[in-house]
Amino acid sequence: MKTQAIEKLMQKFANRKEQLYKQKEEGRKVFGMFCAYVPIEIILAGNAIPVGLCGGKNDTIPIAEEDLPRNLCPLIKSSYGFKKAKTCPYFEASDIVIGETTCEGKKKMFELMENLVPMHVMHLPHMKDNSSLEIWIKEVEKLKELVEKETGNKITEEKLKEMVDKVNKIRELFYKLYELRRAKPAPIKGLDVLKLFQFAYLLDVDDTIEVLEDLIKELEERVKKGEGYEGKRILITGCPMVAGNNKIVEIIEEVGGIVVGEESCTGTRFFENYVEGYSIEDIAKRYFKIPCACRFKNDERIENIKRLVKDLDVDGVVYYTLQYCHTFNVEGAKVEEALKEEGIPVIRIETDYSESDKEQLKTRLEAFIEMI
Ligand code: BJ8
Repeated sequence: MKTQAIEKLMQKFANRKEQLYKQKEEGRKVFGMFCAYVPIEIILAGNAIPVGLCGGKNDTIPIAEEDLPRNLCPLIKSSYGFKKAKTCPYFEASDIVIGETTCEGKKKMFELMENLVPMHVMHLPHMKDNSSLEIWIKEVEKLKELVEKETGNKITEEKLKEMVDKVNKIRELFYKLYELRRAKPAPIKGLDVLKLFQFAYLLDVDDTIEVLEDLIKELEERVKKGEGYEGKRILITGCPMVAGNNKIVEIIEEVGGIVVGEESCTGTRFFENYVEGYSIEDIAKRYFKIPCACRFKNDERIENIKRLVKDLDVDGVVYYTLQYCHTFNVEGAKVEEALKEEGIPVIRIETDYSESDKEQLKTRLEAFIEMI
């Protein structure tokens, strides 16, 4: 029951490497990035191309562990390993990589990565008060200057407006997709939506819009006809699941669950909140709102999870943490408590990119899904 739009997505992803190198040959600069906090509107307004770089595969971890400690988040090790091994075409295409001061592991890894690739690190303050917002606005202004310098293109008001509208369009389409996922049966599998988010960080923005528009039309038809997937409705929350890392969603959907929502940077944190206005400040304000666990007092995230549980009529929540991700792991205790207070079933899963715990996870998730 794969939609044609998902087939198209896979096709576009298969062609993306070639397309990206062609765009580079035509003179466009490529900006690699690690995080949902990087305001892509600014990169696009300089006629450059933003690409997501986080590593989701186990293969590059051994080479990374030559420099990095073993007890470090697999996402950090995998991405560092991709650069060190020079095996990721998106990394190799990147003229510069934008990092950010989110979690400790990532920002210290950037200090080593600076030896492998030109980098610019944005200072994301961890507090959410006004003085922190002021710092962030300045950081976004600095990014604009950097993009202008790297590309040699002036970011005009007109160009910025065009790109704000374009990226807001993507957000609008993701909101529509979430609206459609409220239907019962669920019109699309969680695994397909996960791929959509993963590739949205990599594809050309116009291609992402095209795929989303097609997908929404197809899903509207499905919802009208009452077609889709039955199963216990699951919300995933926690660390992002970047390209290559589909393990948990695959298991959930194998053992009788259907993922209907993701509170994640491969999920709602990618698209929630529009940029409201066309100034650098307006752009900065939207990104500043992203409720990542690396921020201090992140209660908006808990409220978002509770709201999604209601909106999507979720049967249970899978709290997903990557091993050694202290921010999401510690915040998990607060999320679990808040959900339990409302009688919402929740299971906490901590894993890495290896296959070694697959059977054990399957047993636990199967039992959870049977129980809810
Ligand atoms: S905005 S979630 S993309 S930082 S999983 S590397 S936090 S130890 S990825 Fe993230 Fe930006 Fe936040 Fe989103 Fe560190 Fe945790 Fe690893 Fe993480």
